[in-house]
Amino acid sequence: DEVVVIPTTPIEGMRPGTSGLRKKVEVWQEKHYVENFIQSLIDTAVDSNGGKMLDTIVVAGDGRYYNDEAIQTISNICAANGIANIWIPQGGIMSTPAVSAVIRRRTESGGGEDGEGIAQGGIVLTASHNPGGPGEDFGIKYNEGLGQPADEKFTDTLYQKTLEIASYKTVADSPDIDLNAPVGTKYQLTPTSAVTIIDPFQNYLDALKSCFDFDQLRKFGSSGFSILFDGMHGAGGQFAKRVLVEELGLPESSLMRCNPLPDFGKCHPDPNLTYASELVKKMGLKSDGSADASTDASTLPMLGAANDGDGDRNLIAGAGFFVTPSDSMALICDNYEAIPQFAATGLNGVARSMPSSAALDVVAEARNIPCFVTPTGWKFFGNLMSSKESFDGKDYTPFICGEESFGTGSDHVREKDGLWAVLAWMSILSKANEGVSEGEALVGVEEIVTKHWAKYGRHFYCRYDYEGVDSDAANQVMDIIRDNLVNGDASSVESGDADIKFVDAVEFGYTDPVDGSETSKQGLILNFELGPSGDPARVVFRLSGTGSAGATIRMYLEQYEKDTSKHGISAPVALKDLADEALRLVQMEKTTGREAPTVIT
Ligand code: VG1
Ligand code: CO
Repeated sequence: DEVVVIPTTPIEGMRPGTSGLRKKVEVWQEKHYVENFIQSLIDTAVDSNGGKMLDTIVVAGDGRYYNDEAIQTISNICAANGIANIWIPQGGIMSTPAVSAVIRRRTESGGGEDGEGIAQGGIVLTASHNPGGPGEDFGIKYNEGLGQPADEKFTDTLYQKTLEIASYKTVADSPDIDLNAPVGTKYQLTPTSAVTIIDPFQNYLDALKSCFDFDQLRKFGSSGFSILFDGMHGAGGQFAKRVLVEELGLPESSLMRCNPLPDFGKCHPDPNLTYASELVKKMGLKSDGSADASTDASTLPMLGAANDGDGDRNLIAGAGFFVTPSDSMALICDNYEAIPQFAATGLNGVARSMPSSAALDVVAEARNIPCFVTPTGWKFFGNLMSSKESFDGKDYTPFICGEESFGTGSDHVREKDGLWAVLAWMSILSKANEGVSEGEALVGVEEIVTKHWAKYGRHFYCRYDYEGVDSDAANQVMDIIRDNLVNGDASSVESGDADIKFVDAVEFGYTDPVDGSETSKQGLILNFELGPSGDPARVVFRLSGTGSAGATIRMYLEQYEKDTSKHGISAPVALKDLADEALRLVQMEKTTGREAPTVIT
């Protein structure tokens, strides 16, 4: 149990992206890789804690390959640095929102269950929606004291430290931690630092119970409601089992792939139309999100849902009906009275990431709720939710926020929360069916969404991803847009389609209203006008910040349609001409050699 100082040298390339550092497993397995990163992380956390060592920290992962080994290594480094309490969930696995809940709940209650410490942060071992297993991805991210993802200042400092590191501390001959030991088991790693095995579920369950009426959901669960939940073998599965089956009494058959596996059963744990194909099929859908006419909708579950590897993303579908994440957020906002968390105080703020559609804005405006637009990534929402201390004096909580990338959440934690979105939809369905008497057909997802479109108009939305593109080519595409469309003369841009007129292009930058920090180059926005009516349409280009090799170009397409008679078309079909025109303007095929995207969702 002796603390030892091991000399090391800096390793290049440890700059965290949109959400933590993600690399191939084999990179993490290189000598000193985890150690260098964690020592730099702890040093950064100490800096941001006013120079004081942290007292308590949570270490948990999404269960992917290398999870358990990394937990042991990280615990040793935390202990050697003098962090007194290291909390590890039984089994080593927690979803990202559950980690956030542990940090927040224990903060709120002023200490841990055993009266010790306050969790000042969490180290989360996940590469989220990226595949896992040998040859695939592993990742580490840090959550700060309110449960929110580390901000850019933190990750910049961390990166600097990885370039200067000369040694790290660890514990020699530390005891092996049995991750399956009973809750409360302690492992003394040094005379002043111990690992405690904690219950993965309780704090998170409490957080969800503070948002929803579990009694009412249980009742609805036994009166005609049915769900199919796909855990994609990630961390969310066991939480879904605990909540949906054990708490709400739904049958085990409501769950698929809810056992966590180190390689996610070889699936790509990203809950979208392409990668959640099994669930998509079982919900009577085709891969473009339209209904598969060959399935009998009356036999399908009322609600279909999936989570990603770390349980923070969600896919929502009804019987033969796909809900885009942007629409899902707008609908949750418009139906907030159905959710007890908001019913009493109302909803005081909403926010979306810039590439998400304006469906939310339209509802927020109609309902007079302040609406913020932030760069991609959850860290930007955290500040807004905590604004009462440092912003314009207003409290924007209760708060809903989300992203087009299947992320939805509220201020009950400081991360997106896949299961929260599922319970939000279950609550909406429950409320919509309050007056329905026995034997009558239940109001389903499709009816709720199509009524919403009739009222507010539909924002056709979809995203093309070009994965594994050569990095230089990807940067070149972005430069072509900057040179020709942002800085060039808009009136000289020749249109390739008489019905689609290019208007202008801008590069999105953001000044955080809370701390004044500036973030630039957050996406290139191309604005268009369509047809004789001049209806607005928009295409956004961004490079992904979560990949581990090459580059991913994301193209986000959005087109507003007020005319109800046109609402039935599938989004990729409705947006095809806009996509073709945008791809032509940015010279996608010529520059990247790609004829088609990897994913359309
Ligand atoms: C992607 C999504 C973004 C999300 C991020 C982390 O980032 O676009 O909306 O916040 O993943 O989600 P990027 O930079 O690849 O576009 V998760 O569930 O992977 O932590
Ligand atoms: Co995730």
